[in-house]
Amino acid sequence: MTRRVPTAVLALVVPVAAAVIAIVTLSVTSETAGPTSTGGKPTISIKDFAFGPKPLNVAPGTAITVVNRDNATHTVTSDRDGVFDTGDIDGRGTATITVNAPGTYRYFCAIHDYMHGVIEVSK
Ligand SMILES: [Cu+2]
Repeated sequence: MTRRVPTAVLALVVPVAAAVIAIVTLSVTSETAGPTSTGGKPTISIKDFAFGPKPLNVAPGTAITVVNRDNATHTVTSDRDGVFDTGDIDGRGTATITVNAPGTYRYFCAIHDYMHGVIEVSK
């Protein structure tokens, strides 16, 4: 009698344990796969006197790296005064900006005012 109980318990416990392991494995896998931009940090790239990508989508408070791939100096300057402004980014240089409040942020290059870009900040 008493020897049959563990067998019955095992028959229940083993499938349950297997299911738990499967679930844990799945959740770890989906974390690794990640939602959108697990691969790299959000980046504004400046190349051939143009910003990209348009728009750049980020979550509030995300640090955005600006990479100047030109030899010319550029800036990333918010259309709205004082929201962000990298100042001069030397050719082949980088800068970082952060925007905290959700919204659409248009920006331009203060040196070449025909260069425009946009950042979409949303949760
Ligand atoms: Cu420029």
